[in-house]
Amino acid sequence: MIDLERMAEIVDDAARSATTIPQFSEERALTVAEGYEIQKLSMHRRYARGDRRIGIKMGFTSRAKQLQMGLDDLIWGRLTETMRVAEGSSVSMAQYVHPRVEPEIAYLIKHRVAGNVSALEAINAVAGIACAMEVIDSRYADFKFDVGDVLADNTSAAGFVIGNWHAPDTDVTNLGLVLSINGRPRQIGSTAAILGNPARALVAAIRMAAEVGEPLEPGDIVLAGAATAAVELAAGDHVEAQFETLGSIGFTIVD
Ligand code: OOG
Ligand code: MG
Repeated sequence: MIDLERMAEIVDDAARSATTIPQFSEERALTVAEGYEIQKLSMHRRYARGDRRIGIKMGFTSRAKQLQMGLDDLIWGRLTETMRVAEGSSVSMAQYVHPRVEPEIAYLIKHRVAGNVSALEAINAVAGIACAMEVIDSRYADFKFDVGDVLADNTSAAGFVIGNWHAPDTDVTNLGLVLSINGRPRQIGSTAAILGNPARALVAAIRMAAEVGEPLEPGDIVLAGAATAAVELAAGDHVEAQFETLGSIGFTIVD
């Protein structure tokens, strides 16, 4: 019998101490349901220490990410208060194992929304839209995992930065973006890479959160998933993402 609570403790300890662990799938592949259950249990360990869920993130919503990681199931994870990185701030490399950054779109939820909604209903439940970056940091050695592993590890969530909120009717279907490190462009793309329209990721987030009895509430944040492949980070890196219409955001990694 596999001990999901014990596995939750293992991923939680790895995230907390910024150390790598072997993939669970090296012994036996987890089912999708087991992966999500371990994620839930591990996040409850964080909440018990005072952290708080403030939204959810979608993963593998772009072809670029699916190709980079070799997985193509739409996945989701939980965002917590301590993952928030203030725009323009510095974060310490010490809290990460092997962080990567990726450009995303963020939605701010205006009122409770759940179930199977249309893109229009989803947008009507939004108070604002912003450019964002996610810092992902798989707890698995070499950043390698199968779908059960990555679900158990809260879909590699480690941090996120959000820009200024824009009106909910801002058209973000096809905005050009550049992700630069130390002034050098490393990824160039468009928000259209996110399922053809980031609103589709929002629709999926609303459905998937409701399915586990955690419907999106006012003030919740939804990250729609990366528009490009993720880029590795190192101490000393200054990261900047520039989005057409939505503006720019940045942060620095220090020792
Ligand atoms: C899994 C998380 C994927 C995205 O935006 O596609 C993700 C990973 O690549 O480690 O956050
Ligand atoms: Mg992401």
